[in-house]
Amino acid sequence: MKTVYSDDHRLHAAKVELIDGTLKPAHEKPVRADIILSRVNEVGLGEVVEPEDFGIEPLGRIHDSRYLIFLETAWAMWQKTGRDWDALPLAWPVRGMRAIEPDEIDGKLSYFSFDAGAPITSGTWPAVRASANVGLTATRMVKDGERAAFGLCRPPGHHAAVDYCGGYCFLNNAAIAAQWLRDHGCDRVSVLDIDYHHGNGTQSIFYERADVQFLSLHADPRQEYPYFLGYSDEIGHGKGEGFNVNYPMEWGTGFEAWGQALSDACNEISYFGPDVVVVSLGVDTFEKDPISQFKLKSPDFLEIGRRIASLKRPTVFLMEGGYAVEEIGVNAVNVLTGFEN
Ligand code: Q9C
Ligand code: ZN
Repeated sequence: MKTVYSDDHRLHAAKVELIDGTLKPAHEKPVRADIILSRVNEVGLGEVVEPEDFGIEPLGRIHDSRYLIFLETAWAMWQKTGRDWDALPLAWPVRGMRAIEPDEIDGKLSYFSFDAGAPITSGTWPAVRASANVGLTATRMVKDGERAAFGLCRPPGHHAAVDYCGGYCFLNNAAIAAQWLRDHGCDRVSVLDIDYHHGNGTQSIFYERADVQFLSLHADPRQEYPYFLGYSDEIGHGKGEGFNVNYPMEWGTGFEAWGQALSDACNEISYFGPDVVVVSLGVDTFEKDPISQFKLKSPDFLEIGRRIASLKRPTVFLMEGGYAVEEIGVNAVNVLTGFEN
């Protein structure tokens, strides 16, 4: 299959993240994409192509226009206040507080985020635009008849919602891709999210819709980030009831239990009968992932690819998380080669 890749991901390189009560070097870093790309070339997965520019319109189909303006202008506002380091939020409107967009940049950073995990840097806006274009280009390939395509998106997207960033994510690449398919002739789309963390952004975007099915396999929110979404009783609402499926699993889960959840999710997808499956491909389920607690091994990722292929649906793979940098290339590309063989 073809891979879509843009060097512009480098423009977003956060220096630090808040973890274990301290600022540590960011896990979501450019070398992640470099290693995946070199593995794509090493195994001869297929041609690597540059993304096309889809403009702002498909982003506005998912994200709030004020949020997009914020992402575009946040760095300039931050810099104007005399700071040249990563911009981070520091307070959120929780229970009983007012959700009104503040005028000042520090307030806006908080208003348009749900955690301090998505620092804005000088190149964040062009990098996240490129990442969305990577996803859209791979999606268009599949829409135009390819059986599958790989969008090597970076930064990732699945924690980003209609009007907030978080968890290393700014634009929800998978949601933008799914909506683009809906706007270009597909009646039904499934988003299968296999990242270790719950895809809270994607779930929230499609929660009341019956045309985009969302399925997520992830660590139990009782134990794991993002903590406040991802329970199994979240089944969708209104017209969307029955079209959201969560598989929370406890810390320590290995491929036996995880694979059963995947099989169940695949049955749900078959029953739904989508025109296209969009896979939010995180490989932070890997046993050596530095911020995660599942126990998948490298060969398990081949089997994941095989199971997804057995759906026999046109499939778009979009990169999400995975922080065991040394093995990220092998693990991500194993899903893709498993799919092809
Ligand atoms: N103790 C993605 O994988 N920090 N985002 C968690 C763990 C945020 C992960 C702290 C993790 C975000 C796309
Ligand atoms: Zn993740």
